[in-house]
Amino acid sequence: MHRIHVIDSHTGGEPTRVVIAGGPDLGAGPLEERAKVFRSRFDTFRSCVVNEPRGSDVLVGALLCEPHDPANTVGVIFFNNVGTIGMCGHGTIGLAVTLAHLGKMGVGEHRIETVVGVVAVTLHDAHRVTVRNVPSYRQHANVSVEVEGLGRVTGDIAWGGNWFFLVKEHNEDLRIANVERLTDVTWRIRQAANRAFPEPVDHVELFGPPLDSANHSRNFVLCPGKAYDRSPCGTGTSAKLACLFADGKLEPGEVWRQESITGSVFEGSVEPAGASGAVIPNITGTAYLIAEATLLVDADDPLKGGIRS
Ligand code: PYC
Repeated sequence: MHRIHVIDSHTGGEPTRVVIAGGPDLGAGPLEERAKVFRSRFDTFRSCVVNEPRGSDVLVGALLCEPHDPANTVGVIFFNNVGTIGMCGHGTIGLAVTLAHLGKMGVGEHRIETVVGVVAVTLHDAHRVTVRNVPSYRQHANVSVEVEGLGRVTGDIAWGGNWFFLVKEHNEDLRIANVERLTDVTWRIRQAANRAFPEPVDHVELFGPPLDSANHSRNFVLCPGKAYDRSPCGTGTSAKLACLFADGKLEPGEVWRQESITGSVFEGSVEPAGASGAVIPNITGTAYLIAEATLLVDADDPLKGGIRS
């Protein structure tokens, strides 16, 4: 029987499962190299941890790793129901709260290695965390794609640690009761974007007016494995902030309150990152622990590797 020790949390409704012990040996070296080993040799481990019957499509896994640079607190490889993801904002907030619970992170600033670069986290208290994300930027503004059943859809393509197609103008009502339709619509937009552009867009965001007037905007975010983000999506909010900054609609330091489809909120702001027009986003949110468990993997179980989507 193989045992995997995990701690689960949720950040604005979006769950993160941090693998504390029982993960694969990925060798040493930069995290991108170890992520390649993880993808090529340990995909069954990924599926076992996050897919049914132990998990669900919405769960994001976070494999805790030794940092390559000892100046950093930890390294992390994020993964979901279909593969690895470069960065994960809600997952980084969940990871910080988990490390605080374990006594491995104190209040203050820490650096975390991810597959797409080093991010900084500031742990404010047991729940509240600010992530200083990787440089984020808009790659294409106001580009149109022809979407089956919808016609022409116009949006921006931006990087926030993952690739996003961001749509402001649409006819959708961003309410939780409509997630089936929103999932279908954004999946079709994603397919069209992937046919039209070289960037591997794997997340799609729809924006609309907030339900709570204290916030600036509401979003629906489709994730790579067709699950929707219950939080406002840390990397998605970073991509949004980069677009707002590029449009001159957000000043450095100004706070943007992004509401999710479930009503949870991330606060974001940017610092300019040089002449390229990129920004460094700061994303603040809260996470709560929800489980501490040992996953059991029986060698005789025909579904020991989980049910792959
Ligand atoms: O918060 O960046 C995020 C994220 C990506 C996928 C799910 N959540």
